Amino acid sequence: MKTHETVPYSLETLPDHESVARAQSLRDRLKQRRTCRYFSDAPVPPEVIEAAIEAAGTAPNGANHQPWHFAVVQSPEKKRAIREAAEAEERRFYGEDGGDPKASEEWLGALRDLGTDADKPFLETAPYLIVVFAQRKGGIDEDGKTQNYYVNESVGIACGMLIATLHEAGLATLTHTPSPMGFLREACGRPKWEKPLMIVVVGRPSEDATVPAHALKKKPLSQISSWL
Ligand code: IYR
Repeated sequence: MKTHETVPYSLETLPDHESVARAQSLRDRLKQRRTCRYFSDAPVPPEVIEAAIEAAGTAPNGANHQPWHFAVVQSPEKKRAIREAAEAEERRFYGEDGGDPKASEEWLGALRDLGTDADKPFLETAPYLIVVFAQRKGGIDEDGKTQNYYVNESVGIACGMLIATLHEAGLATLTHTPSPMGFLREACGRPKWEKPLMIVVVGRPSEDATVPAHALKKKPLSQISSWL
């Protein structure tokens, strides 16, 4: 192996029963997470958002370039502008603009059980929108010169850790992906080598929040794993 600087690494050794109990307990808490589309405007401490982003920033990633940026949008004007631009795209997607839908019949069929449409009031109601950017370049410099690696994988894992931390803090989240979403780069003042990946909407569920029954159907372990 090439010489490189190292530091010691160790983890607390847990007895097996404790290991199993911790994994099952976190699984049970994560099982309570739902994608929420009905948010209240109740405020959320910014420290929760900061901690969740710090947690996301520890995600495994290509060459430790940490190719992500999290733009936290809280201003009502910015949220409204993002809602308006996102809804304009969504109206084209669903064909609610009077034209043919951009989405295929099959895609619209797949969404029927979720009950989604072009209306996205949560983009204004929720206290925070975290717009996640994937840095195709410039993970270690700020001028977009350095090549990054495994960008989508890295940022996808970071988003999972972000969402898990927010859930653990008792907050509801929604991953929203208007398509196309290039407008988010300008709305958040980000450079051209960054690609918006998703909006993570964060807040508390409204009192009358519901989730689609379809969302509760999870594939069992036997279907999602094979042991070789
Ligand atoms: N972006 C649209 C459509 C949409 C697509 C998928 I795949 C979903 O799981 C949910 C929605 C919207 O937000 O309505």
